[in-house]
Amino acid sequence: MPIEPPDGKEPTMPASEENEKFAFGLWCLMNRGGDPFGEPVREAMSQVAAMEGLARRGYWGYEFHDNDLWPINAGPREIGKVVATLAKAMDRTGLRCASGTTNLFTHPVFKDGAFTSHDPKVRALAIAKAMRTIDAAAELGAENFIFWGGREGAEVDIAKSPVDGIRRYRDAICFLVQYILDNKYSMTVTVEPKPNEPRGDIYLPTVGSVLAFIATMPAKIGRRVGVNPEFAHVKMAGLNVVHEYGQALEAGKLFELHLNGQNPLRYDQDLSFGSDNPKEGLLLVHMLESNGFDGIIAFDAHPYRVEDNDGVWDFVERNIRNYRLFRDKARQIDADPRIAELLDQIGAASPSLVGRYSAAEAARIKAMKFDPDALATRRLPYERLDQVLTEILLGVNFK
Ligand code: GLT
Ligand code: MN
Repeated sequence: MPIEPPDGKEPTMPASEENEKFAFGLWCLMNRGGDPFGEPVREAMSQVAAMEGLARRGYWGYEFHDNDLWPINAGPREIGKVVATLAKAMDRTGLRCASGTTNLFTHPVFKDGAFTSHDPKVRALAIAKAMRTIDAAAELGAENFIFWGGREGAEVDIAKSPVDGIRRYRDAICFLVQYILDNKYSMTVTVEPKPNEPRGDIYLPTVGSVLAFIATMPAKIGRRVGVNPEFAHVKMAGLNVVHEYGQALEAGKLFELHLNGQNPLRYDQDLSFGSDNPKEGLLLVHMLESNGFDGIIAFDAHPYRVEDNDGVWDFVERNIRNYRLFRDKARQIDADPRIAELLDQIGAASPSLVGRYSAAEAARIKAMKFDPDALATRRLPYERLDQVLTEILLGVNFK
């Protein structure tokens, strides 16, 4: 549905659609704006208030950390009580549990890593903590379970070899996936890459690292494991968001994703999705939508520190609005005859001339006659293509 109706009336917001699965981390709304230099600026928001507000604004689901909901030393009874409260709020609001995750980074016990700590007791504690959170997530019907290893890394590489660190990391994930399989839980598992912060360097910094990590797991376990890239983490690594998410999707491993905003060469900003570079956001959404991505689209951002508790809802709304706006623009791009013609001209969808490998096919290709000089003269009007896209994004149409 185009934003500008053909009758020239006021632009309207694109509507929600069936099957869209927008989620928000509860920790994002409960974030009180504290940072390493300043105290919190907002009142605490309860989990249930956060869930109700999300449901009212068209969100499908929420994500949680164990310690957003219960303290680190909570026993099964306390955890059970919280889970029951959440389940009630889910019934009432229709909000679903998109994913759960276990906090293995805040408590000092994890100061030198959790799954990758040198201390076997800390490693065992981390696995026990994760199993308890997995049980709670299963009870809440979570579709996915995230592992973000914020403390799994190093500043001093002589202290711990990455070979040991990554092996321990894999042993832990494999143990926990096996636990999920044994308990017949249906959730998938994703590992979330990040290059640094809070550690000087974090293991598994990029999508490619996580894909390679999964490939070293036994096949039965690896099948359950995917990657959830986060926009800000990709930008912190100075990489291309469309390529990073695209590689995960092409590998069939994009089980869910985290969206937000981030300016490169900055601390981890966790800005709203679409608040930084709209063209990048648009191209990412275009890539996801045109490849049929139908998984969880979770936002993992923080409201600006200057905002009060009302501003948190402006923040919640703008993330979903920006995704829908980009989705709408992506469709305008695909429906635009100028774009279609230019893509045709550059041969974007030309079929391959090379068939499946056989000795005969290899000989046939080798015998083909090529004229590299002539092939090199093909006109590639990328300037015009990019400009048409830019003008669609800006909502103008110069003849
Ligand atoms: C933490 C981090 C996020 C991760 C969360 C999932 S933890 O808030 O900044 O990027 O997605 O564990
Ligand atoms: Mn995240």
